[in-house]
Amino acid sequence: MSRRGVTVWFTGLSGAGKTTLSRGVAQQLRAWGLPVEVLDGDVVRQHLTKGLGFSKGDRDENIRRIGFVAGLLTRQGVIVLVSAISPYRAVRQEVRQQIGDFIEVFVDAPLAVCESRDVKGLYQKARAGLIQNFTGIDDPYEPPDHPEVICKTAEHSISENVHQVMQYLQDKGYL
Ligand code: GGZ
Repeated sequence: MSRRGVTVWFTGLSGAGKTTLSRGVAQQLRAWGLPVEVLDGDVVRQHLTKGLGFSKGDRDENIRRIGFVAGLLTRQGVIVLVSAISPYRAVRQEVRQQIGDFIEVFVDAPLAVCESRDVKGLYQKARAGLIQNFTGIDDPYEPPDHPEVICKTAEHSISENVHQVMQYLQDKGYL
């Protein structure tokens, strides 16, 4: 029997740790010889969704395109790791329905923590009004109501969070 694919969808604020966490999970899965693909919002926006901005319409379009590709890969038995802010509940729900095998991971860190990390200096620019529609500053983030996994990146180490996701995948029979 061929293996069942799944999309693991990391949602959360910029700087919450989505990319770091998804990379950590990817590394672990690859070490186990499993087929993995990573779709990172920041990277995908340079290719698949190039030209899209940060209005609600453009963000939703970004998520739908990522979701479409994630669905194709999932059907081929791949473990797809998506990390995108994906701030709107409704479109996350839409891709969840479309993909079926879907695990939502809420990468949960307080705004103040994300802002203090400010890896790319974007929060500072947003506060200064140099970037508009920045999630958490002057644009909404709708947290998931029922995420399968919640990773509190300000309270736990990266390896603890990676382990939590791996454990969930294992418990659900995806590994
Ligand atoms: C949020 C923005 C914005 C605005 C640029 N709001 O942390 P990063 O820098 O590396 O990743 C963020 C990325 C957001 O892309 P996503 O595809 O994840 O967003 S969404 O799911 O909402 O479509 C951030 C950077 O782009 N960035 N401007 N205004 N993040």
